[in-house]
Amino acid sequence: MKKQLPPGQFETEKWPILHTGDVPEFNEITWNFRLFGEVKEEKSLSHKEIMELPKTISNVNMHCVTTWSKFDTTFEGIALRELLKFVEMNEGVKYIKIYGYFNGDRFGYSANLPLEPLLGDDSLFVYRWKDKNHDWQDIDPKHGYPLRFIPPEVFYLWKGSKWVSGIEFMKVDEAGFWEERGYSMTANPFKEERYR
Ligand SMILES: Nc1nc2c(c(=O)[nH]1)N[C@H]1C(S)=C(S)[C@@H](COP(=O)(O)O)O[C@H]1N2
Ligand SMILES: [Mo]
Repeated sequence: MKKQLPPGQFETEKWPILHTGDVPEFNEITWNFRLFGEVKEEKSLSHKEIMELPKTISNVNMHCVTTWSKFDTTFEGIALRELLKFVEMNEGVKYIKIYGYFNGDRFGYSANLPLEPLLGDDSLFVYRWKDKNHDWQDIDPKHGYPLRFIPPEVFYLWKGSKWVSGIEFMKVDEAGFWEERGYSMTANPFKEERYR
């Protein structure tokens, strides 16, 4: 995969851990993934249902707004487009918000994204990874186990919600957790869109 360092970034071989709040404990019984918002009918998927979906393996570069970039991590996960098959979106849906856990609230973290650039193999809800220094292994709880989103590299990594809980479908772009706190709505590392 192409290796281009966005402006103001440096390369790291380690995978740093960055989030606010505590790390939730995974409970397979209560865990679910909700598809809601501008859809004809909401849908909720169990962990088992998610894990039975077709899997995609992709190499993705990660760019964190705190200036580290990690190239060429191989992820195994469920492509976002697989999840779209479970809902009929209302006309005019152009944005989504991907929710995750924050301090006891399953929907306390979120990040907004345009839907159109997320239909490829590099928009994954991941549970396993490897790289040149690490063999295949589960995503660590600190990185978002049992399921976390990894966005395409044209978005800073804060758009990659950990401990995901669902997707909200939207006609209008709405700010998520960091976007409400002054970070960019569009967040393209190659255009250095850090703040707004
Ligand atoms: N639920 C949740 N997801 C989150 C965050 C968070 O605080 N809570 N932090 C984000 C930020 S700011 C970054 S840079 C990445 C870091 O992912 P990593 O710790 O796996 O490197 O997770 C993102 N996903
Ligand atoms: Mo971040």
